[in-house]
Parts: sequence; structure tokens; C-alpha cells
Amino acid sequence: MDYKEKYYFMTQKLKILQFPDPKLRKVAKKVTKFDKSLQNLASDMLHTMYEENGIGLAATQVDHHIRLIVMDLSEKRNEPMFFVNPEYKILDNHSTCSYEEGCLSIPGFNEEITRPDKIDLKWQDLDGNTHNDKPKGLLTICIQHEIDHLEGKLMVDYLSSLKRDRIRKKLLK
Ligand code: GNR
Ligand code: NI
Repeated sequence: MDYKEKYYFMTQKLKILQFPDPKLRKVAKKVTKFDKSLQNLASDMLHTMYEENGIGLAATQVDHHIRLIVMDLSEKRNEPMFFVNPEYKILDNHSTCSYEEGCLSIPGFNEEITRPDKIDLKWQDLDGNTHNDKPKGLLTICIQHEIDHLEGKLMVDYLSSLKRDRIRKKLLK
């Protein structure tokens, strides 16, 4: 039985905050307790992300302001990843990459965003163990998108204010 099946029956689908909700601008607090309630929130976030066909979700988006991210970049959507208290450094030899990003908090808008393409990533798992890696491909992009959420930053902040305002007005309708 994979993770999804095992926990499906007791998970809840959470409501995702939508831009321009000011709660998306809160800075998330560091996780200090690696307990059952952290695991439960992670399960609910994973379920919510799968239901909404997202590849990542930050706790901020479901109105929990702690440094927790869930992700699944696999084709079959059976390889969940959890990042607690993630931090990254942009590597000196980096260049940039552009990718058409979407965001579950900004539904219906996909925008080309440019980001550094080489980072050194450090995080904890749900048990509090520390990990370190230099990610490849989509993970590099997605984790930066998610860590931005924890800082109260959104994809639209990389666009012109004109474009951002246009998106804000459309979503408020
Ligand atoms: O589902 C998502 N797809 C996506 C595509 C490109 C870059 C980032 C992402 S993350 C997004 C889900 C989301 O809003 N996470 O915060
Ligand atoms: Ni997002």
C-alpha cells in the first residue's frame, strides 16, 4: 500500500487561499515540534495537493504559517516529498532558467518566471532529521516557488505591477 492509499481515509481537503488574500503575505515560523500534528497537516496538504493536481504546496497556502512544504514531481504521483524548515543558497556558478509556472493560489494564470538554476538545499524531514542536496531540474524551480510562499512572496511579484494588477482584478471578480 502506498502512502496515498494508507492515509486517504483520514485526510481532509484543505481550503487554498487565493491571491490577493493578505494571509498569503504572512512569513511562516520555523517548525520546532516534530509531532503527530505536523504529520497530520502534512497528510492533509498532500491530499489537497493531489486533489488540485498541483506538484507542490506550502503550508502558507492553506493558512498554516509554519515552514512546511509537500511536493510530488513524479508522473504517477506516488512519490511524495516533505520539506520542513527548508533553506537554500544560490551557488556561485549558477545561471538562470525560465519556466512557465502555475500556482494553486493564482488559479488560471501561467507565467514565465526566471530563477537561478543551481542551489544548495538544506531541509528537515517530518522526523526532524536534517538533509542536504543540490537538486536537479524541476525540483530546483518548485522548491524556490514554495519557499517564496513561506516568505509571503508570490510568483506575481516577479511580474510588472501592471500585469499583477490585471491578475488581481480578474481574481477578485
Ligand atoms: O502545481 C504547481 N505547479 C508548478 C509549476 C511550475 C512551477 C511551480 C509550480 S508549484 C504549483 C503548485 C503551487 O502553487 N505551489 O505553491
Ligand atoms: Ni504556489
